[in-house]
Amino acid sequence: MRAVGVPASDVRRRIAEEMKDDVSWDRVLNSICTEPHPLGVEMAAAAAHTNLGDVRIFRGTKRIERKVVELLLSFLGNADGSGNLVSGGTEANLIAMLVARESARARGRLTARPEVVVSSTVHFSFDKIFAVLGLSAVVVPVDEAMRLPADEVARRINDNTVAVVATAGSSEFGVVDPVDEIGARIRAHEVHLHVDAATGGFIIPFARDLGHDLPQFDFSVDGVDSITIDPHKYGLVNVPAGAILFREGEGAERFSFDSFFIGTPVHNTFLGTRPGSAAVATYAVLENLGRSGFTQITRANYETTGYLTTRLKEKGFELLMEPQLNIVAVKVAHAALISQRLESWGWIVSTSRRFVETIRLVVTRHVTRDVVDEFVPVLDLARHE
Ligand code: 0PR
Repeated sequence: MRAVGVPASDVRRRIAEEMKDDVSWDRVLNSICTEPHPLGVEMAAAAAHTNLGDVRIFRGTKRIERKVVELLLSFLGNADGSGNLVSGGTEANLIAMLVARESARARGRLTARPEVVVSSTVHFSFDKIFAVLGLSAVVVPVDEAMRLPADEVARRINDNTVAVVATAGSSEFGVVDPVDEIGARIRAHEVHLHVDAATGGFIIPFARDLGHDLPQFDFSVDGVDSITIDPHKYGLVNVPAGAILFREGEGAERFSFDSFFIGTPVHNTFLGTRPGSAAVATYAVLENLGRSGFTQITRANYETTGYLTTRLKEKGFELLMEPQLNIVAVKVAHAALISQRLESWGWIVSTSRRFVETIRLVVTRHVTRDVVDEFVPVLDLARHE
């Protein structure tokens, strides 16, 4: 640390200088997060001093967190449930898996080798979580449409199974698992069904309203016990804003830890000190946009996705599949090399080598028709270089 500090203007200048190197949104096609809604950013700054780890001080901020949880629960068809705001999809999934394990224990069903049935495309956050919680993954290969097949899930359930994870919007392909079929097939078993809707939670309900044929994934599906949904992805809220929600009113309390201070409320999240700014920003954005605002944004995202796929096909590109959500997987030979080339030209995309080599393009608020018009010829050039 410096012996003597430097003036604020100097600090500001040097931070701005470094951040100039961050890629501007109109060159970003790999990110499920987007340029955050300005009202969220404004309100987060106003709440920068708040800490939901101490709700005796930040009572009003805590009330806002509760309002957001209630809002999300009723959005997902379960006003009587429970939940908490967390730092993102990874923490939400972690809490869900711990609750699933503890529910099995409470029912006297926890064996020495607890297992969780997941798809081969489940998000990699589960690798971390299983390592931390001592759970074993039972991996079910996805079907030809990249979905988790319900029959196969049912076949893998045994006495060790504590949970099944379905994904409502896989981050690689934007595919929605048939949560309704999975719920129906496993209902007879006492296993926790968790839906990871980190990516699709703020797309699917609006897309369904717009007439897109997508499976239902929320608490209206029988058997769904918990849902991860991330305001900081398609919810347009600034990072870090995630949420874990439970069907049961007491679900969130199964992840419950005392602090060592008398009279302090228990913690139901993994983080202790945690930003009230996330709750405030989420509240601001959800209230300001409402269902109509999100539906309009979703419509625009689908229009741009359609425009992108048309432009790609015109140039002779082949898609891995027709996109269900706003994630486009383009089959390209030497995808990793092309991605590197694009990066050296200023464009950021993701690549996957899972089935065939693909370049993943994420359409979200900052990806406009103009961005598509600029990008497609560049991608075409990159593969012919
Ligand atoms: N579950 C799903 C389905 C996800 O898509 C993600 C993140 C997570 C869980 C984990 O969430 P957190 O990262 O909030 O803990 N999916 C994105 C991905 O892996 C994350 C991301 C976002 C990556 C922005 C890059 C980026 O610029 O693609």
